[in-house]
Amino acid sequence: MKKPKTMNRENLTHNPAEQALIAQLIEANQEHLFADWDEPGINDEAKAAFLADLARINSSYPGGLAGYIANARTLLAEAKEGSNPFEGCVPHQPNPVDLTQFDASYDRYEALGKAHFGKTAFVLVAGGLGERLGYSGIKLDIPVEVTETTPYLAHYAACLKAMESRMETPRPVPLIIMTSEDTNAKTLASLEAHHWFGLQKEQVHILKQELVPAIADNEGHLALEKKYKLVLKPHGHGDIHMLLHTSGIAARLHAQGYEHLVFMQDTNGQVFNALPAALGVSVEKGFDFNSLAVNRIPGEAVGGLARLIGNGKDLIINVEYNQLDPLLRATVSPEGDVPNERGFSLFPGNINVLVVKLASYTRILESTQGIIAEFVNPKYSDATRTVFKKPTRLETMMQDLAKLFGPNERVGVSVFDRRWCFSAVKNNVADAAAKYKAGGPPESGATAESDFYGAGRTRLSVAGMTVNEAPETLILDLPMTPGPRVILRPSFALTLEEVRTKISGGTIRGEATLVLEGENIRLENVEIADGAALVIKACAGAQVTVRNLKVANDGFELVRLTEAEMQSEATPEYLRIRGYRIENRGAKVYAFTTPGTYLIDATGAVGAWPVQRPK
Ligand code: UGB
Repeated sequence: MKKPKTMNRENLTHNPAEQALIAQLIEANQEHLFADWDEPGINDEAKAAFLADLARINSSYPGGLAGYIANARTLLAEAKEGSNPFEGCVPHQPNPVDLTQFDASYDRYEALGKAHFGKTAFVLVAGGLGERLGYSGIKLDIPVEVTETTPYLAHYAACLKAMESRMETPRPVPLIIMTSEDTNAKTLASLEAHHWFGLQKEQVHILKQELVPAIADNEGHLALEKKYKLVLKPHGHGDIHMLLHTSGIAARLHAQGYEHLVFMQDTNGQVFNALPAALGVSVEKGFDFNSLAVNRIPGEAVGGLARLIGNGKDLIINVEYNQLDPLLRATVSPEGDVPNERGFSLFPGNINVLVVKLASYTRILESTQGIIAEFVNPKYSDATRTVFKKPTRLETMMQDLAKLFGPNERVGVSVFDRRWCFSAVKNNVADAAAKYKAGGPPESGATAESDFYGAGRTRLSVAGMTVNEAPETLILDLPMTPGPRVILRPSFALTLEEVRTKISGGTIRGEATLVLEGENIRLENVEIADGAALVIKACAGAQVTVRNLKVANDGFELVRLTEAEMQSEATPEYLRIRGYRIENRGAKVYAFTTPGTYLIDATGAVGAWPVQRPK
């Protein structure tokens, strides 16, 4: 880079702290940032904003801007050499705990996890812009389902409230939400507008991640968009660890007796299905770090969890799929990532839901300041790897925390059925359809909703209800199973054992709908016909038994959006990312707003309990 002309430093600012920072940056070879500045009195506002940006980033990054630049130079030098981060390592199967079957061990883990709810806190990383989805709002506001239109954040809050109601001594479950410049204001506005979704304001902690400066070249020069304006980019979800450290929240939770932190992504309606059992696994096996995972087809574009041994290390970490296959070919077998007898890779797919023991986490945060394995991924425009196509930046991923958990810690992997534990909203309709066509998970609004209902059906089946699925159909070239649409609210059931005790017998068919909300509802031999809908909402203290009811009505109908509706601004965006809406044509709704004991009998009439029982 050509040496630029720098102004007399004293002329740049009269603020001593800013002068000190400028001196540090010039020391770090960033003179170009202050070159060709206008005389005092010209563009002063832009200069002040530029210096404020620098100061903010300097204080938010451990080690300051000088540290960031030094880290960038080291990583860029390694990238230029093309060094293989896994050189000397051999991948092994991570010996996962298999929770794909709902057997006695699943029940044991769930019960253990449930008993541990009072010692668990949650971290939601929600700073992502969702560029691939192309949604104008925040992802937490997107409805997980459009039968009743429940936003993801409302669903998560309901899960936390349900956890609280199941504790022997109820206490609020802490929820930490990481936002970013892109999502912070909208997240706060959503919480305010919905009265914190029933949570106490004090139990929710917002941590905003900062953008980091982009880097123009291998020397680590910070990139300028124009004079007085840095190019800023997201640093990745790994920022959460730094923020939990610098805010003191991780240490505080540990001191308050919380034992585990659960990390989760912004859109995954099924995450709480698997959590009780995953928590139970962490407790029983004493795992310091437990990754939730799914069975993965070899080559599938999902990071694989592998045990890597070599270079004096023995780690269970996420290896990106494009690195895993070459690593296997170079070490274990020339065939690379091959399927086992069930067609799955030996390396389960990471879904980025992590259960981490706070005692070990806080110790690791202390020693690392929460800076977790940064990486850089510049795209070069020349063979000598000297010129970048566009400025790059250092990034971190929250799952790379595992790189700091060595043989002294217990690191494990818990594998669940995919639809049971994971389905995210990441892609717009066209991209999702292309991914589906290529054999990968589409991760669209429609497929996430379809999977959400599917997991609900699984709960009914496990409880012994007969479930006849409607045939899968394509909506905008994306697969959707239109029913039965089953929504068992967290207040109704958080564990499989709860579903089993509350539902016995019965049948649900085709495009039927079932919504159950409230802790004390019991269904006995209830039959819901294809297309019909039963909705029961029972307030706290209302005990409702439904016996031998046959539900037949016009229910809810899934209506495809027309081309004109897809294009129209008047159609809510959350529908346009799916391609359909769901309309109530005559669902039977029972709402119990007063505590009491009720029976809905075979005729559908509501009576007070005890009533004449049918012979
Ligand atoms: N996020 C932030 O909070 N801040 C950021 O700067 C960036 C993201 P993406 P990604 O589900 O299959 C992850 O972009 O990173 C939040 C795993 O790394 O949706 O491409 C954001 O709001 C990958 O191993 O996903 O891939 C969202 O909640 C695999 O598990 C979360 O971070 C993959 O997810 C994830 O961000 C997957």
